[in-house]
Amino acid sequence: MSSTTEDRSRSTTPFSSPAGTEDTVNTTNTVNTEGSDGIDDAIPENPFDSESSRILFDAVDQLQHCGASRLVDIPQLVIVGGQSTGKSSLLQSLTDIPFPVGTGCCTRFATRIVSKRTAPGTASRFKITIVPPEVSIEGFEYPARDNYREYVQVGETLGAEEFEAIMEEVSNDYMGIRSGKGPGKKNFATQVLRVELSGPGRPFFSIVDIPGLFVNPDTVNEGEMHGIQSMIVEYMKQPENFVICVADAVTDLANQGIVHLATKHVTKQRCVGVLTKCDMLRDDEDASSKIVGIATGQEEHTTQPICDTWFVVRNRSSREDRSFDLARAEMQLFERAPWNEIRPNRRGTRMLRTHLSSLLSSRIRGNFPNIRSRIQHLLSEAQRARTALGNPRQTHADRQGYLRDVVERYEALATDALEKPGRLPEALRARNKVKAANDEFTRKITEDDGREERTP
Ligand SMILES: Nc1nc2c(ncn2[C@@H]2O[C@H](COP(=O)(O)OP(=O)(O)OP(=O)(O)O)[C@@H](O)[C@H]2O)c(=O)[nH]1
Ligand SMILES: [Mg+2]
Repeated sequence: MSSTTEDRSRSTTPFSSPAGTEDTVNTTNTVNTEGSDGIDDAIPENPFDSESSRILFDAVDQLQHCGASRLVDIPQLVIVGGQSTGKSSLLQSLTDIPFPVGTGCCTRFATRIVSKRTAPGTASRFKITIVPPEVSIEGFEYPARDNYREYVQVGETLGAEEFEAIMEEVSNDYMGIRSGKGPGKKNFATQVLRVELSGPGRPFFSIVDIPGLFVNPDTVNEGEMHGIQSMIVEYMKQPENFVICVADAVTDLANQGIVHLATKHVTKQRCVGVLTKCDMLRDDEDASSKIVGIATGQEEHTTQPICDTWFVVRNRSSREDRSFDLARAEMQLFERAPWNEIRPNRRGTRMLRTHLSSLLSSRIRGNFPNIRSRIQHLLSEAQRARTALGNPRQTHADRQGYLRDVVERYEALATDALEKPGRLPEALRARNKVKAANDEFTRKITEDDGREERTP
């Protein structure tokens, strides 16, 4: 997408129009992610506002919860990026969950956040569980462990300290993380931590954060470095996934490996780029202008751009405490030049969240017919397999009766085979089959001999 004069003229009022500046959505709830026509029709702040969207969201969430994502293509938003580019911080900004971030808190397993709105007056709740891996990953050779299925933690509000303690317990006792290099060390896990938040003030939203792309295996085993890359590629490759590619504004994009992976494995239509750490460019005008150029489509970041839609954000840094006012900080940064050259609806976390909600909602809606027919197909296959098992054998007498039937049928066939082979079903007439095979063999051998004799 290229920046237009109109883009620039609108950029003087960042964050000033809460719901009316996002992408065009048509009546079937599809999002115009290009926005290139320069007209941004109003879409609701919460794209899951309609009852039908909420029903679809819940249905998709339940499918994911019961581990159906390996059998059914369920659309989801996935955050990918290089190590320490600010993915978990972004998730924290998007969901208000106090994610442990920064030094020593590198993400060790995929984490899905599911946020749901409940009826007014209901209590806020959280529920944390661990679900089986969603993608098959080469490179990880971890011993199988199953106790993660038992993990469940529920409560009303999820505070930073409590969440940190939960993460510690999950990592050590359920995911089996043993950080370090060498035999017996396990730096990552393939299972997915599921954090469900519900309450009357929560938006409908679901997103997955995965470990960052490593460039240097100094602190982990080399196989694990490849394993992480394979995990990222698997999540990227799934055509129903929408990929949020996070790159930090401080490092040259051409040197960020994630951009090259995205070029190879994600189509532009399935990718949104997010530039974090914009605050760290401070007064470096050249670097800031370069990032603005990328965000407005005027500057080529690679020979093959990974997406047409870029957002600029800033997250809470390690210097700022939990009282940090993100919306205010982003507004102060992005209303200044050169950032104000970027369309207002591409600046800041709040705009990103609205955009992602629209994408998720339209993708779920768009994919639902396929999901339904796939489930119907799987259901009829399962029912066929169940019918083939026969009637339920719940009591000891039922089971004895079943085995007696098997024995009686075998006995009847054995008697026929010995005394009246002509009565056997076609498939069991072994003598006939052997004779037919012998006749065929003789015919072939004789034919081949005749040919050889005729050859001069
Ligand atoms: N100043 C500033 N610091 C940031 C920003 N985003 C993240 N950080 C800091 O960067 C460090 C790494 O952030 P994380 O969110 O843990 O990065 P990550 O990409 O999740 O890291 P891995 O999971 O290890 O790959 C932390 O110290 C954050 O506070 C930002 O926009 N501005
Ligand atoms: Mg992280």
